[in-house]
Amino acid sequence: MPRAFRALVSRRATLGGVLAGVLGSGLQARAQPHAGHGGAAAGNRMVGTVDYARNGFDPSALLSDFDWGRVVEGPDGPVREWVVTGVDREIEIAPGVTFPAWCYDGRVPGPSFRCVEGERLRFVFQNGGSHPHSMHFHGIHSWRMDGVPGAGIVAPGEAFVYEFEARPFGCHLYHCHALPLRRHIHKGMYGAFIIDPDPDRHPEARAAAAARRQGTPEHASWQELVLVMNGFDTNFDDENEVYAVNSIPFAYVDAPIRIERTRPVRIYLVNVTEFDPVNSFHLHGNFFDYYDHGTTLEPTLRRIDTVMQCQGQRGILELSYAGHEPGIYMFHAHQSEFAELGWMSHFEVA
Ligand SMILES: [Cu+2]
Repeated sequence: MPRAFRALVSRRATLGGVLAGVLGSGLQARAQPHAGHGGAAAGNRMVGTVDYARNGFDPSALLSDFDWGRVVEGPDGPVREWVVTGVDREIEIAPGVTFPAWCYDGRVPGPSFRCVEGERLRFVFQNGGSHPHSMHFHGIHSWRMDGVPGAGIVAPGEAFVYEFEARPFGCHLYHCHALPLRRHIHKGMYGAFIIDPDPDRHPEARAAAAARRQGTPEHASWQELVLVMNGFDTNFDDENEVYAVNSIPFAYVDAPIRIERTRPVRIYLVNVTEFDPVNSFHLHGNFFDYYDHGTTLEPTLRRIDTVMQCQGQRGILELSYAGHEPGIYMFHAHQSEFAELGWMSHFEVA
């Protein structure tokens, strides 16, 4: 076990304590422009910075880099296609703390695949990793395309093609379903899978469907964000030492997510947190409408400020800061422990 992991203390310690243990390597505390939740300033925050360039992904860029793949012509008509590679990759998940991840296309979470209801989809998955992996999509498809043992588990060096129709519209996810499942998920093999509704299929709610469909005039004003709630077991004791949205603890405290007050906000929220039965999202100074699984055009919960998700659950949040005073608004897990261990974020409303 690498020395950095051995130095980690129990998850029950405060993050300051954890990082004092992990990072007793002479890193200097830097200025804390935004005090952490509870106002404990440096005691609740990390020192040092994660090298996003070395990781190959930046949490601020992950928020909205939807991957539409490419459309190719097939004998039965157009197919939206992606080529995805499974790889082993060491990523830095907190300053000075590396994690031996297994991931899709070198990032955790994997690409945020996006498509439109009714399209024919094709995912060519090539396994460049050291273990068997798969892509298991949440959605409606044949058992043969399920990415489970006996149907699409891919040995190292081999490939498999998953094909299915994009349905139902909603905010979904994909993850590796090789065994042991728990290990393959917490190692980092997961991502968001978003199916936009096709407005033509929803004449009774056409405006709502068009507002969800990227590329329409009705959609243009929306600010959209993908937030994948996850955690990392850095010392392999089957508990998470750090929590985050999009992998890097406090990433959006260090670089708050800029929100324009004049534009509505839509969040695709996915929970893949391993080891803990639930995770949650809590918004400060505001309320939101929630669409569980994103599979309806009417909210399933209205005017709430906290929502809970079990592992694999996901949903769409819609909110607006119109009329709010500009400034910093927090959002975070309302399990205080998760927030203090990294699942804490800020909107910078302007
Ligand atoms: Cu796997």
